[in-house]
Amino acid sequence: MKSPVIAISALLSATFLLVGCLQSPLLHHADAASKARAAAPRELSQCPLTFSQAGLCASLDWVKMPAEEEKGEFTLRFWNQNQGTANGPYVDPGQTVFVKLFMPAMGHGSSPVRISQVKDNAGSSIPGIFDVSEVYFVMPGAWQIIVQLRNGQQTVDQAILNVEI
Ligand SMILES: [Cu+2]
Repeated sequence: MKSPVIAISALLSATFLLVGCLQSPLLHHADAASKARAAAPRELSQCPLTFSQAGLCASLDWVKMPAEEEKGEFTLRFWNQNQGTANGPYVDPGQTVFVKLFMPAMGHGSSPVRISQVKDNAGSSIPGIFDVSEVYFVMPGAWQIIVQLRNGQQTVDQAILNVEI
């Protein structure tokens, strides 16, 4: 027979973990956003996000930092590692672009983002430039923005940007 004490203790620690995650004393999103802004200066690297399998680089520029109750938005631009620069020419990555927000220390993600290819004034898609909106981090701390190139369900390549929220 199972000891009820063990069962209760397991339940208590599970509850404790949940509360610990939800009620972080650091959970002030306005503050988090200003910290993130300070921690994420313009990336000067030649290849801020490196997709080694695909031979691509990408840059990530915030359009709007996420703040309390306000979702953020950023722009992804892809170029050929050997032929382009951060200023272009931008190229279609040739796979489906997928973005995942992940908090590695706690092993959880956040709500899904929305990704759309940026269009010109005539309504045609501009190759290699994507708008990523509805970017929301459920709590402050160390997060990863994981940019994946997918072929169906399969992740062909990925690059990770660490952000402190
Ligand atoms: Cu967490």
